[in-house]
Amino acid sequence: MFALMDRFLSNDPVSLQKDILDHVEYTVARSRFSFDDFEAYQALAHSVRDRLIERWHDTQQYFKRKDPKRLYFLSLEFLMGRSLSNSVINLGIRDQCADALSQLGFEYEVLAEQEGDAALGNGGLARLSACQMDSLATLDYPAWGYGLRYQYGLFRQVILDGFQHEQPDYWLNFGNPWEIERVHVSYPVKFYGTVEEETLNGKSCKVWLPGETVEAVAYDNPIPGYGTRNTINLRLWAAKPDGQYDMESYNTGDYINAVVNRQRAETISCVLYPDDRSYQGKELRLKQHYFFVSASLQDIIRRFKDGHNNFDDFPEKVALQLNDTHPSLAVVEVMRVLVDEEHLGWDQAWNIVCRIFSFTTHTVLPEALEKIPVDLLGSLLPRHLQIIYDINFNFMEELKKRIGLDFNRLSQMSIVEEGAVKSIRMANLSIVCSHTVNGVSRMHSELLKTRVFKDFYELWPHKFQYKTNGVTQRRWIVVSNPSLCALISKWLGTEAWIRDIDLLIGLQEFAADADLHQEWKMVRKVNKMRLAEYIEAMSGVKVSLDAMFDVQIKRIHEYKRQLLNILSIIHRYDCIKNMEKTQRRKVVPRVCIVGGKAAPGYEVAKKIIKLCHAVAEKINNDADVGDLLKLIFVPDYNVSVAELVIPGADLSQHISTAGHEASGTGCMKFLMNGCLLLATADGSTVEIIEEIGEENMFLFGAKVHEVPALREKSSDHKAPLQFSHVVRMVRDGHFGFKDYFKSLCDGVEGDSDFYLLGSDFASYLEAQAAADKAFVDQEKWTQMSILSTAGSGRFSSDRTIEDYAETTWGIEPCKCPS
Ligand code: 26Q
Repeated sequence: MFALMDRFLSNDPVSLQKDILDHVEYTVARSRFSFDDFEAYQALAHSVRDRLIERWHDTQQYFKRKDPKRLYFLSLEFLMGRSLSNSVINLGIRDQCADALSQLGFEYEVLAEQEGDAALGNGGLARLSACQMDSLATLDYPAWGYGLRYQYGLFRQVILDGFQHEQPDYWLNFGNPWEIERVHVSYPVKFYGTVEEETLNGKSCKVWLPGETVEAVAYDNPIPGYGTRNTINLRLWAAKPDGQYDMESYNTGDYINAVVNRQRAETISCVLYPDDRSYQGKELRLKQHYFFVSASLQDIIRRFKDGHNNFDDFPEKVALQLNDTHPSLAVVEVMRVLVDEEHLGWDQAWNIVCRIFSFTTHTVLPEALEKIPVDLLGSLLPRHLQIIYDINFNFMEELKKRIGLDFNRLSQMSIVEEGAVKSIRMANLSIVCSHTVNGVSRMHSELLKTRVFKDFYELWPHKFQYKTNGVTQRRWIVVSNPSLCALISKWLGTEAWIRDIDLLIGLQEFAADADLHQEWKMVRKVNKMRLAEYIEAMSGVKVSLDAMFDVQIKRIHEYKRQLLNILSIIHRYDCIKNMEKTQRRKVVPRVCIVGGKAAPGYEVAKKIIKLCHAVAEKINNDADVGDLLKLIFVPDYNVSVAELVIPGADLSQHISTAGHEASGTGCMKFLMNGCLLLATADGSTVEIIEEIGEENMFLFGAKVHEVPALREKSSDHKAPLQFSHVVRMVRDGHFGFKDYFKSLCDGVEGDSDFYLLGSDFASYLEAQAAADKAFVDQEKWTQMSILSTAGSGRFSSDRTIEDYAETTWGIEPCKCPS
C-alpha cells in the first residue's frame, strides 16, 4: 500500500512542470519538444484539473461521511467565464505555474488568454450564480449546483457596419478540460403521454405513461474554494437519446430515420435561450426546464436514499434553492415523485415540499413574470398539470378561509390565470410552495412587498426576506486586477481580506496618505494602459490615458438607459463643437466606452447599438474634437472582457430608471476596483450610497417614489431644451440613418418617454459635470476611489451566502481536512 500522502500531486514548480510535459505528450498528444501556446494551455489546464479532481474527491467523500444538510442550487444559467485563472488563484498555485511555464519558454498570462469563456448564461442572474458558487466553496458549505450543459452558450455578438449580428457560440469545439463526463451517472427523463388511474394495495394511484424518454448524462465541474481544500460540484446535464429503447427496423430507410429521430433528443440541451423576458411559452424552453429539474431531483433523491430509509428527515438533509422561476417545476416534480413513486400521502408530501424550497426572484416588472400556457404544459407534462391544479385547489380553499370570497384577490393570487390563454403563473406557484421568498436588494424586496407580490406579503409576511446580491472578490479583484490586489494586501499588511472582505475597511485610514495615492494612481494607470491597448487593437482608435475612462457595460435594455448615455455624449460633442477654441482647453477629456448584447429579437436594443456606432463614427473622426471625446463600443461583451475593462475604468454608469433594476451587480465590481459610480438611486446602488456616502459618488435622477407622478406629468414640462436639441440632431440625420432612428426618437419624446430620459436629462448632465469637476482634482478623485474600494465589503457574495446559509437554507460549513 502507498502511504496516503503519496497520492497527492505536488504543487512545486518542478512537479508542475513534469505534469505539464506529461500532459503535452499523453493528453494533447504533441511532442514535448514542440508545442504551441494553445497546446501548452491545454496541458496546463489538465495539470490543474488533476489537482481539482483530488480535492473534489476528498470533499465529496467527506460530505458523504459527515452527512450534513446540503444545499442544492438549481439554476438554468451559470456564467462561469474562464476557469484556469480562477482555479490557479483558488488553489494558490499561480506563481508556481508561472515559474514552471517560464522555464519551458511560456508566459502564464499569454496561456490564460487562450481559454474561451464558458458562457452558459445571459447576464446578471447567471454571473451571480457563478459568484455564489465561488463563495459556497470558499466558505466550506456542503453545496451542489445543478444546471444544463448547453452545447451553444450565449450567442457571440459580431458588429457589421454598426449593426449587431448573432453567431453561435460553439464553446466545446476545442474540448473542455474543466468538466468530467460521467457516462454512468444518467437518468431517464419522461415527456408527453397520458396519465392512468391504477389500484395499488387497495389504494388508487396515478401512473404516468410517457410518450417519449430522453436520457440525462451528468458532467461535473469542480469549483474550488479559496484557501481551503473544499471543492464543490457543479453538475450540468446533457441530453442523449434513451439507451433503453429497442429499435425495430424493417428496412434501411426505417433504421436510418429511427436513428436520426432519436438523435433529436440532443436538441433539449442544445442551446441557451437569450434573455428575452417577453419570449415565453416555447415548448423547447419548457422541455429544458423539466429535463434539468427531473434529472437533478432523481440525482438528489438517489443520494438521499443512499443512507436514509424514509423521507421524514428529507427536510433536515436537503435545501433546494430556486434561482428565479426557471427551475420552479421542481416543486411539482417533488410532489409527483413522493406521491406517485414513493407512495407518500398527499399531506405528508406537501409538508416536505413546503419545508425544502426557497425562491429568489430577479425581476421587478410584473409583466416579466413567467407564465406557461396550460395547453402546452398539459401536453408535455400531463401529470404535472394535474398536480398544479390540486395544489391550487388546496391553496384557494385555504385562502378563502383567510380572506373570504374576495374574488378579485382570489383570482389575482391564483396559480392559474384564466384569460384568453389560460396559463400557469410560475411565480405564484413558487411562492405558494416555498418557505422563503427573497428579492436581490433591499429596494427590490420592498417593491415585491408593496407592489409585485403585495397580496402574498399580506398573507405570509414571514416568508419574505431580502438578500442584497454580492460578487466574489476572488475573481473581481484577485484574478482580474492583480496589481490592485497586491497594493491592498501591502497596505493592509495581510492577504486575509481575500477571505474576509470586511478587512477592506482598513483602507479608510490611509485614504489621504500621499504614498498610497501615488501607488494607487500608478496601479490605475497601468490598468488603463492595458485597456487602451485593447481598444486600439480592437477598434483602431488611439485613446489618451489622461482622459477619463467612462464605462457603461451591461445587457442593452431600454430601462438601463444606454440611450440616455448616448444622448448626453451627443450633447457633450455639440458643446465642444460650439465652443471657442480657447475654451476647449478647459474641457475634461473623456473616453466613453459602451458594451453589451441585445437579445436577438429586441429591435429597440439593436437600434441603440447602431446609434452608438453612428455617433462614434462621427465623433471619432472629427478633427475639432480630437482627444477631448472618443466613443468606443466594445463588441461581444462577456466575463473576460469585463475582467479587462472594469479595472481600467475611472467612472462607471448605472443609470436605470429608478425602480427597474432589481439589484445590479456590475456596480459592485466597479466599486471594489476603485472606480467611481455615476448612478441613479436604483436597486443595490441605494445600499452603496449608505456604505460609501453620497459625497463619494455622482447621483442623479428621479427617486423611485417620484416615478409614477412624473409619468403622469404632461410632456411639455418634462424635458429640458438640451434634450430636445440632441434628439433633434438624431432626427435630422446628423448621424445618418434618419429613418431607422426615427422610432428611437419617438420613444423618448412626448408622452411615450416611459423610462423618463427627458425628465432625468438635466440632472444627469449636472452629475456628469460634477464628475468632470472632481476629475480635475486628481487627489480628491484618488481619495474617492480609495474610499470606494474600502467601502465595498458589504457587496461580497461571501456576505450574501452567509446570510442565505443562516436565515434561509439552515446549512453549516463542513470543512474537509487539508
Ligand atoms: C425568460 C423566458 C424565456 C427565455 C429567457 C428568460 C430569461 C432568462 C434570463 C429571463 C430573465 C433572465 C435573467 C434575468 C436577470 O439576469 N436578472 C438580473 O438579475 C441580477 C442578479 O440578481 C440583478 O442584479 C439584475 O438587476 C437583474 O436584472
